[in-house]
Amino acid sequence: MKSALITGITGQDGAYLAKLLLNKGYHVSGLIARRATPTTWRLQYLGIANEVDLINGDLTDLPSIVRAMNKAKPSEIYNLGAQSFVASSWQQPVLTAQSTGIGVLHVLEATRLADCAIRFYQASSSEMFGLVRDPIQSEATPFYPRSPYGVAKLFGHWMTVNYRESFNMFTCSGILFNHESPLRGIEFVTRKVTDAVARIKLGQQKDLRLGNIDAKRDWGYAGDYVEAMWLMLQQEQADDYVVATGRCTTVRDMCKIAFDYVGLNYEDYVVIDPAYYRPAEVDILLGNPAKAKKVLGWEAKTSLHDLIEMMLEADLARVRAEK
Ligand code: NDP
Ligand code: GDR
Repeated sequence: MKSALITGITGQDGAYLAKLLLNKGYHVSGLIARRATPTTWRLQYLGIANEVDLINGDLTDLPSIVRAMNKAKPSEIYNLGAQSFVASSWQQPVLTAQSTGIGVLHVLEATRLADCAIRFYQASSSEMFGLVRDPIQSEATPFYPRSPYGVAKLFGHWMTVNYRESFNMFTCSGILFNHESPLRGIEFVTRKVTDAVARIKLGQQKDLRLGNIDAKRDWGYAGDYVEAMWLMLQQEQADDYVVATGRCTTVRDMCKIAFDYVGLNYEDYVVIDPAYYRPAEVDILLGNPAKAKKVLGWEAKTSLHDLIEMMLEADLARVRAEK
């Protein structure tokens, strides 16, 4: 039986990936950081909380990762754990560097010490393109990160490449563009919008305060994207791949889609609040997923409209259940 260890299993992607691997017959372990309040709600939402082995540990604590590795004995490791909210990375740059950057090195080093044959996936990010050098970003586009988060991800990305080149390890980096779902954290803009639209529609909220609504993102569905992660580790050769839809939309148009769905006009509710502006913004991200399509046979299946509808239906149901 194949066995996988997922860091960040309590996050959006960790939960969907765990479900995918369980469906494929893997034994799934996950690194879980100690928190004062429970963090397993996503695993519960997907009905898999009792099907995964949760091992205590923290990405900033190398010994705990070594112990988790010894316990899980994985054939594949997916490093998805990170301080992943870009806006917070200016408020907590050192913590972000330690978990999102050095944390990658800890997992790589623990993998090398355990068994160089373990296949390793790193959750790299389109945020590494930042102030974009090409209008459509591919694996060949130079990086220019614009936040402490992006800088930390770039460190993890190059470490992943370096371990492949130095130790001939099977390490892959997926440069994923934004991907969302009903399990997205509430602070990210898509979920902030769908949660607010549900609350406004059901009379529980009056307006929606946003920052730069002219920013453009290439949004896909997380359920599609975890398949690309798994495919990368099934290839003959380790490599890096851009994973994206190849379409981009402004935050403004994404709001319009969400408000339209419940029969409301976004202009009546959206209030621009400079508190949500970022010290340095990434204005546009648009990925070219041609290599992932050619080599992995992977393609995004879910349109932005379908994604927003899925998220809105989930948020409408949640808000109704709160009443
Ligand atoms: P989430 O923020 O939903 O999940 C992050 C996970 O990391 C959580 O399980 C969190 O645990 C865990 N974590 C945070 N800090 C630590 C730590 N110090 N030690 C151990 N675990 C820790 O992120 P996503 O699922 O959306 O993203 C997964 C990965 O992919 C992240 O690395 C992210 O940066 C990257 N990425 C995401 C994209 C996206 O659009 N979603 C796009 C490109 C890259 P807890 O629940 O306890 O906080
Ligand atoms: P991002 O996602 O920073 O791209 O990182 P987020 O949804 O936070 O922001 C997207 C864009 O929307 C603009 N925006 C707002 N964002 C938030 N969160 N809240 C607001 O009120 C708001 N108003 C406008 C932002 O300025 C930005 O331009 C996500 C994360 O998942 C990262 O971990 C991942 O690496 C990248 O996607 C790819």
